[in-house]
Amino acid sequence: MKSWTSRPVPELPGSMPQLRLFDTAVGGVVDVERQAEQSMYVCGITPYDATHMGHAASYVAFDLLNRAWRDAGVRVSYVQNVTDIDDPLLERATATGVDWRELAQSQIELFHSDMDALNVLAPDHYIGAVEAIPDIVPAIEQLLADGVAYRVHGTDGEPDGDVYYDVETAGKRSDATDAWTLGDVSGLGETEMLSLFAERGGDPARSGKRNALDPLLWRVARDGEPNWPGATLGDGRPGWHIECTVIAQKHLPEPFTVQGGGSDLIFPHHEMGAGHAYSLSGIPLARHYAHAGMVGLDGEKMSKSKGNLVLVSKLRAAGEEPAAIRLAILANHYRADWSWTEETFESAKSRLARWREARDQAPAGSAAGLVAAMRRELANDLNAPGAIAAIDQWAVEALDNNSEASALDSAIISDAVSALLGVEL
Ligand code: 5CA
Ligand code: ZN
Repeated sequence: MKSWTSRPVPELPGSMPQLRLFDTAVGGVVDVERQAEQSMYVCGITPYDATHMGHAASYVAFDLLNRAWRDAGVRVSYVQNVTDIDDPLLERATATGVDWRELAQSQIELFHSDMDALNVLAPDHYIGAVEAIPDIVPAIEQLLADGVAYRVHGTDGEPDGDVYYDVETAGKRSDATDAWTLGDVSGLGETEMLSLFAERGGDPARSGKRNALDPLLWRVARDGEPNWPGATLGDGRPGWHIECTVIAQKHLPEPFTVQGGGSDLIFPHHEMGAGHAYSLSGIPLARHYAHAGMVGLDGEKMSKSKGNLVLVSKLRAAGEEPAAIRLAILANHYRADWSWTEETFESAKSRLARWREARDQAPAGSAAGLVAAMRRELANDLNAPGAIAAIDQWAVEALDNNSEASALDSAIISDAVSALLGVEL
């Protein structure tokens, strides 16, 4: 599927120091090993509604990582999916009387225009679940043949043949130190897993499953639901976690460097994806798992299902500047849970105006120190609020500057704010 187009990233003198990142699976900040090419997979949207501030914040978070790597002189290979077939999409299409394909298409287009406006660098491969089905089917066939997946008999009017992943058998498969067992990514206990599984698209009560936590791999065709050829699986459609696993394995190295998404994807999505990948190839899916915090409105998680949304497209339509939206997001550490408020946005707008004013009064020789400070902060687990504080402090000094402004420093600082934070002054 076509992605959006990245805006150019200015080149800066010097480069980013050693990057450290919080790894969910480790539960702490780790050094990201240097490599000539880094790779990341960031989970994409389920396109049944417009991009809200929570989605935007998760893509801006990983855009910081992308920019940090580029600043370190490293090539980045970036893949993102779009879950263009799943229950919530079909439910919304039915509820609103719109064809599910049209709903998905329109929301994907809107998402791309939001990402472009927010200056998020585009992935190299942007892959839909539907277009990945021909790769997903043989992967599920392999899991069945290897005995880590099984078919369930239909009861209560359900057809026979839905395929599930056997978490227990898969977890016992290998005694290699990098093998996967349930809990490796999330570190959660069974009780927490069970409640999150039910909350986040799982079906713990489905009869015929070996373990309540076994996730769906293939859902055979039902009347009135779209389905695709599944070879020996029968016609149907894929489960959610196998979609991301297969797309990542096809387009990225094994293991790739960072698996990213919002923290609501830690379990079951990234946990199960790590399991699927290990079962398929004997190689871990990713070296590191990184997660962005949840954005709320009025103390509640912003979500399409709750309807408490602040939409990027709505703000843009109201004439708000996307750079100010991006700066409002960046004022919060990517791992923090935070709430969007009118004050957050107002303070981002005045900060942006202040920075622009300061840029035109940049003191001679002030750029190098500021760029170094921004890099130090960003290399330390993408600490954008730290980088912003450094710019704020520089701006105070610039606005106090009575000597002649330096065009060179002004240009370097504009480039640095654009290259590292993605905010165009
Ligand atoms: N298609 C799947 C991933 S494969 C999905 O979760 N789609 S989504 O549209 O629901 O979410 C897209 C991304 O936005 C995910 O990384 C998710 O964790 C993140 N996200 C969703 N809601 C919020 C929120 N309130 N705050 C921060 N991030 C959020
Ligand atoms: Zn995903």
